[in-house]
Amino acid sequence: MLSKVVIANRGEIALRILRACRELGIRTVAVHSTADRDLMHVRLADESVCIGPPPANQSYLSIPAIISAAEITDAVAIHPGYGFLAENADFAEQVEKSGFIFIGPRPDNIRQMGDKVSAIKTMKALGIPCVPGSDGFVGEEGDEAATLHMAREIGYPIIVKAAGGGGGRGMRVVHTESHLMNAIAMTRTEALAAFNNDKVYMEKYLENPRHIEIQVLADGQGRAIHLGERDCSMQRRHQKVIEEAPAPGITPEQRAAIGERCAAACRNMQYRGAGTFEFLYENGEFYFIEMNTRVQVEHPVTEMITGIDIVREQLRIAAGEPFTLTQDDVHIRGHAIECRINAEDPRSFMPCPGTITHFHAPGGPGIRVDSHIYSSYKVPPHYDSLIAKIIAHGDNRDIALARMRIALDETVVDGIKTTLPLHQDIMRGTSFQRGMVNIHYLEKWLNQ
Ligand code: MV4
Repeated sequence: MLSKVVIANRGEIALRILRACRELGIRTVAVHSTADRDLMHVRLADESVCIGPPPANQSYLSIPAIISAAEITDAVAIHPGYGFLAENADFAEQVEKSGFIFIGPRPDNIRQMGDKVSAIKTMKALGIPCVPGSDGFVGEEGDEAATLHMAREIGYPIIVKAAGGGGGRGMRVVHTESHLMNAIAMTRTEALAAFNNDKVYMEKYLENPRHIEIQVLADGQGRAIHLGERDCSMQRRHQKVIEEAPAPGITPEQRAAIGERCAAACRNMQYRGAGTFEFLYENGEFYFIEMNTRVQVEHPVTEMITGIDIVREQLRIAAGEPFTLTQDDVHIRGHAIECRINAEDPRSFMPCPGTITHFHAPGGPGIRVDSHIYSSYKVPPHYDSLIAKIIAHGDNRDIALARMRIALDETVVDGIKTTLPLHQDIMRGTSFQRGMVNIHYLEKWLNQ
């Protein structure tokens, strides 16, 4: 097993990784900015290294600072968590060139999935169903006639997306031909400024899809399994708010079919570690849009229904331990829902950093809380506002929902505003209770 791991992240996921390391007897190094000296996992880690001032680009995004921390502490591996450097292929490459293990996929797989056009091409060739689209870049000098022809073949509405984007940044919907070329030009300009990459592509715009994703685990040597799906349709401005597993209405046959295709794609790519295939789901069909090459915020709902510890498996795979899990070991049991509690105003969603004067976490059967906060903890203004994930599991969706309502009512976070009241409202909404939501549901519900 790995002897010592640097946790290159902060907040709840840093604590989650620390706990998994502890279980496996791995020593831990916390790296933190000067704003994060009082983080829970910094206190609990075997060692900690201050890597810079509060701004993330001078600390959690500083590749030399993080690799130096690994060097001075004699660590053997680096876990990037999610966000920050987790999907930065250059970081993964430099970690490996410096002689450390990157706890994640090989750099070439990260790079391949980071470019959305190459990700789609790869997946299409491997038998993953994709959205009808341009299958390549559009908007180059002189391809106007070809682009317009292609768009007609695909059919309007069309969505123009930046190849270097993802997660909802750099997209534009076009309803009529007369707007297409202008939309492509504007998306290219924005993409160049935002991602330093002006390549864009087209897809058929799906009007009312759900966002369903498949969790995979692979050992980098051609073995791979899937852990079923999550429904992440409850989102606002591309920020997920509530996730659940399994996705309401997906049959075991559908799960096995799409899951096996994802696992097979991982075997083919020699994919290593945890990953997620993101799909849009409409009228009973899955359409691949992106792959995430990291552990995700919402991984606990999958852990609750499968009993498989995803972070533990990441660590075991990185250590080169034999991958003994097979698809037959994966059984879906019951239903799990996660509410993301943010330090934000529940109406305006403006961040509300400050001191938590009192915190009481919920408990009881089927309740899990992934959080780094404690009474007297001061939420700094510099980072993501996620302060807790409350996860409820039960034998079926109704029980999970009932447990979630009880858990939310038990939770106390005093001193700052949080999105807890929003979750209490959503959990009592009839459409959500019926599992009848798509990616537009929450924003419509908030605007009513
Ligand atoms: C789409 C789409 C409709 N049709 N692609 C937004 C995030 C990025 N990962 C892809 N996104 C979308 N791509 C086609 N062809 C609608 C969205 C979309 C969305 C997707 C998932 C979750 C929330 C969303 C909110 C708005 C738009």
